[in-house]
Amino acid sequence: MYYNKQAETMSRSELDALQSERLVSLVRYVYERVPFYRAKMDDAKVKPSDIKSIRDIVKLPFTEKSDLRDNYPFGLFAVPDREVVRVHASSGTTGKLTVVGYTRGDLDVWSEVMARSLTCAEVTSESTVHVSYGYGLFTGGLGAHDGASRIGAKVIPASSGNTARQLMLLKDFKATTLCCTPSYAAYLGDSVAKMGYDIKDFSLKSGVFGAEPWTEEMRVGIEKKLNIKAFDVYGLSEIMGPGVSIECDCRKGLHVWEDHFYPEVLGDHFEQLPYGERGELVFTTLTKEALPLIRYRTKDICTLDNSPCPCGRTHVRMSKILGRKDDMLIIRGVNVFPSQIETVLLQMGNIAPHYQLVVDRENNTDTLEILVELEESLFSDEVRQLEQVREKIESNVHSALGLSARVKLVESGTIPRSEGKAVRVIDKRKL
Ligand code: DLL
Repeated sequence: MYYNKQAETMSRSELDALQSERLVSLVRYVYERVPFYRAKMDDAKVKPSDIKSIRDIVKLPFTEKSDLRDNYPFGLFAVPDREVVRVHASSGTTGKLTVVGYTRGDLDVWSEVMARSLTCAEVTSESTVHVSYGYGLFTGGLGAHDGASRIGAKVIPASSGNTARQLMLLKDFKATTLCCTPSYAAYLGDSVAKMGYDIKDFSLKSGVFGAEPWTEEMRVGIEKKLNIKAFDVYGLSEIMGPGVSIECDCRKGLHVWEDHFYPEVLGDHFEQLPYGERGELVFTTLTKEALPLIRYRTKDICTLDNSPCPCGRTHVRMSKILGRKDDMLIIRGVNVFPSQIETVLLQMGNIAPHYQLVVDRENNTDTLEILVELEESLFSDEVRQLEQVREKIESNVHSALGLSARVKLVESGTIPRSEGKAVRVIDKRKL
């Protein structure tokens, strides 16, 4: 099922022509309206007339999060204030927020791409969509809400917080789709039995989870505990919010809605990498009015795949996010992505998806301690058995990462739960 069959299944040559036409107007638009881009293009000695097709995108300069911060709050907006009808924000690298704005037209595109996304995750006008992403400056809540409304589903705007109430609403209002972060979905899954419910009494069929990295192993756990099919949804405030890309039923990568967001994956020297190679994901917004961004560096690492998808959608697929250029930890010279450790932990099968990495420095040497929650059943086992589990994790982490780490087993429920994005890493070295 498609939300917009014509857009989602157009041929590569049609997409190419549309992207080219849209890039040409975008470049003219920002050159005329945004002093920042005019100056950047002048510096790079590129004129709007040099951009004739989507392939000329390589001539254009990049945009970074710091550019939004330097023009805080509205300095990069391309429309007069009165045309901005919504503002959202995400955390910045310093104390200032990264602020983004939308015109009516932008909100219309956002709800369209989110409607396409939710349709991939089996939402129809008959569905009840329970949104536990936070409502507010974070784009998750309102983004999912507007997409579900656009389809004509019944929306439960639960927002985040109060797990007991979330479970009560999920069950009593017969939600068919749950939207929240994957770590919160895992927590809800754990809480079902603890709070005296049986998942068989719920009506859930699918889940739309994103806003933070998660692994296949975590998906398996969430699907089992909530008795649903789980879909990975990706997005970022700067480009739109949730709904930049999503998995279809085949779940072999996330279709990027390329008629609106043009993706590139770049190597260490900012060269465009071929499909399949891992690098930094960069987006150009092809239709945004309030805050159009050219070659925005997401710092997210992934690969792109343009092989045909059995679902019939022609839009290129990105892999799950494999890490971030800037959350990569370097521990004793070894590059470590938290998701790698998560994979090791969850592959063990008896470990809850709640863990925390504590990085520190002792005697000028980096240390990594992994706090790991065990499933309740295991924690009551003999000390000798627990010690074996601990050693096994240390040795698995060592063989996967080539890095020795101290593992500390903690009781179920000890690691602080987050209703939004989980805090996976505590890097004491920076303090
Ligand atoms: O997290 C938008 C969103 C809301 C996406 C709800 C999906 C669902 P920001 O707060 O601006 O926006 O954070 C964007 O979060 O650059 C990624 O590093 C990370 N991220 C978002 N979705 C995923 C995902 C929202 N599915 C940043 N997998 C991005 C991994 C994700 N990382």
